[in-house]
Amino acid sequence: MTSYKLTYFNFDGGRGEPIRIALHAAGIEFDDERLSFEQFSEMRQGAPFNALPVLNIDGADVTQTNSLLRYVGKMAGLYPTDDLQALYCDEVMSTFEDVNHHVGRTLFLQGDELRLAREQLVDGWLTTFVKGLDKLLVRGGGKYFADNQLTVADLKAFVQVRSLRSGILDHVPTDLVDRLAPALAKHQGRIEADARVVAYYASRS
Ligand SMILES: N[C@@H](CCC(=O)N[C@@H](CS)C(=O)NCC(=O)O)C(=O)O
Repeated sequence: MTSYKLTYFNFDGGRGEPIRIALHAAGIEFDDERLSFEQFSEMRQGAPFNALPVLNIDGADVTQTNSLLRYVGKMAGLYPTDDLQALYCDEVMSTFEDVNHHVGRTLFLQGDELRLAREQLVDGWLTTFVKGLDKLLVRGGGKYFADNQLTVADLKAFVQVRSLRSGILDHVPTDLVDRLAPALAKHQGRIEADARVVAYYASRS
């Protein structure tokens, strides 16, 4: 039997969380290794590309969130078989990686520097991204981003929109998504209520 170990940070979000949900939805048992930031800094140099998530498959480390999501998504029936729908799914996941990139650049700032950078982000890239993602959702029919059903793009969107609306990011208004991207805000609740997502969180409690 293939062995899987997913290494990521010890919180229910970020790049690792949609992979955990998809692995659970696929019925794949995996070692859910959760590191503190301190533990990560000790092992950082040993991690491929000095970053997480890392999925170890039968002893081999594999990286890159969206590639991992496609791989697990195929096993979970959460990745479109139709090429155009797969393209829609990929487009959304790549767009969220752009969001990660821009937000990531502000993560270690403090005080006024943080406030200024976040305000610029909110008025600039975040506004562009959430409005654009809202349009992609509407293009997909309004309920899901691709394939008229749950895909790994929805899981990634759910985790990231939940974070944007949670207040965890200082100086990012919690109603930003609701104001600029109402379809995207509703989408978060829809995916959160999906039986596969509910089952994953039930398995955690
Ligand atoms: N391109 C990579 C980016 C991975 C990445 O930057 N991960 C962040 C956490 S979400 C990280 O490990 N940062 C630690 C660091 O850069 O030191 C992917 O898609 O997985």
